[in-house]
Amino acid sequence: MTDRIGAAAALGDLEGWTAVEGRDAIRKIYEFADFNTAWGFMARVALKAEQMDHHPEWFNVYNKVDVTLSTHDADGVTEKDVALARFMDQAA
Ligand code: H2B
Repeated sequence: MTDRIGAAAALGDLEGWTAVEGRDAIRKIYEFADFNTAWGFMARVALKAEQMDHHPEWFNVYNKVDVTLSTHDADGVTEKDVALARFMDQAA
């Protein structure tokens, strides 16, 4: 199993991500030009998430995608979340 590193350690390496209050997770709200662009981002991330077997919690309204990352099996933030966050930042 992947070891928990915690939100604080993860955030040192990432831009625009914040700690979630009340649980060990990180969050970022992406804003795109329109729904089409937001959905394209989600499609790219979905394929990567399947490949990694590591899935985001996310909520989409029109051009915004509100993402929370945490490793459920570890009950907190791990390097898998950092890796997926990095991929998301590049895909955005
Ligand atoms: N996604 C996330 N974010 N955390 C997990 O612990 C996790 C996952 N576990 N996707 C995977 C699937 C696990 O349930 C399967 C059985 O490998």
